[in-house]
Amino acid sequence: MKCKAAVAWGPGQPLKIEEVDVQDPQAGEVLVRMVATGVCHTDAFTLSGEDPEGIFPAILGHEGAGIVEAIGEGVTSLSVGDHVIPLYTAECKECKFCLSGKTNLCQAVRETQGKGLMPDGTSRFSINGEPIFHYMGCSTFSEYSVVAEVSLAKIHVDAPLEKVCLLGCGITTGIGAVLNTAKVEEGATVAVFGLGGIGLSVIQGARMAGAGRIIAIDINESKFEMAKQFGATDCVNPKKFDAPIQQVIVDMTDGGVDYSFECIGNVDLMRSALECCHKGWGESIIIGVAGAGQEISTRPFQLVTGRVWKGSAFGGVKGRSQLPGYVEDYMNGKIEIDPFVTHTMGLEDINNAFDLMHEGKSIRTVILF
Ligand code: NAD
Ligand code: DAO
Ligand code: ZN
Ligand code: ZN
Repeated sequence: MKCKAAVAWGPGQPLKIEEVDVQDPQAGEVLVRMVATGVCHTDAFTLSGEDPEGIFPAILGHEGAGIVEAIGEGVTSLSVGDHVIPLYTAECKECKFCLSGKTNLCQAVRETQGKGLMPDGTSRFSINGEPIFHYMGCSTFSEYSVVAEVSLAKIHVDAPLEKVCLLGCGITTGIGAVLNTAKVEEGATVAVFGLGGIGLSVIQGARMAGAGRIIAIDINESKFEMAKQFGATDCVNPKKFDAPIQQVIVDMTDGGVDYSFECIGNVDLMRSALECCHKGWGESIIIGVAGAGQEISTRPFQLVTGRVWKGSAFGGVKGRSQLPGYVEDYMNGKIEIDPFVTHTMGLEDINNAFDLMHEGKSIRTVILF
């Protein structure tokens, strides 16, 4: 079949709306009609050329929701008409990682996904016979996408897809990092670096966990109002202080925070986030994705004296078993999504969504197909 998709032809180039050929789903694959997709900072990161796994030409997008249009041979867990969220972190329930009970990083399709290909090593997208690569196993910037069965969460049929698409990445990542990775407890003091979709979701998760104090940090003060709405008790702009931000936070909190979260992808702030943690027990969670080749550093004594450095991917959430519960938590009012949707537009305007993100004017733009 043919459909419209936003194609990333090369790093730093605007996306171009093209008519692409989409091949039928093969064994273990599913054709999804996309209804909505968010635009995440990670899409911009890959488009910038900074992503070591970035491959071009590709169809980006990984924060989508849609409806099953067709299934390939052997697909048993999904049927035509099911409502689904594509997962950039698959869940096969069979690999060593899935069976470990210790991680959500299923490896079933990891190798080919990282190469922009389906599990059989080929692409389902092409233009004039030339293959176009998949992205993160999702490629949601397309009217239709072919996704591995193990990379699809079946969700409640009544969930509004134009909202719950954001559970495909940003909101789940932030809430999950608090509840699964850090396991923030009631009364804890939390610092959140970066107030985009991820950081605001961390704040939402911290409030759900009953954190006592939530310190929101950003250089763009227009983000502070929403941070407060989600539960931030203090908002700090590092540019307003001469002292390093970690010192400012330590001074504000009688020795440091119990938990900090880096939601920017800046290695200097990853250090600040670790060093603003309380001696003896403070834990810092890295969520932000840093540019190719960048490295983090701190004095080892920071760790010797009890601070802990961790990372979190997709909030530690197992997509097929746990994401449907997140969707239901939205439907029953436990998770907020609506305020994150600051803009909506059609696929033809998708480059505006990237501009709004770079200008710091949007939290999430949702593309409606
Ligand atoms: P975003 O661009 O919407 O938000 C980033 C925020 O950081 C902005 O509000 C910006 O003003 C702020 N910021 C930038 N520089 C700053 C500085 N020097 N000091 C303080 N604040 C600063 O991005 P997002 O969509 O929220 O994504 C955030 C990060 O999380 C990205 O690196 C993204 O790739 C990553 N991410 C990781 C995962 C994961 O599973 N680990 C999932 C999704 C996104
Ligand atoms: O299993 O080796 C692996 C990696 C799985 C992908 C995890 C990606 C998490 C961070 C990328 C940002 C997501 C939008
Ligand atoms: Zn994302
Ligand atoms: Zn697995």
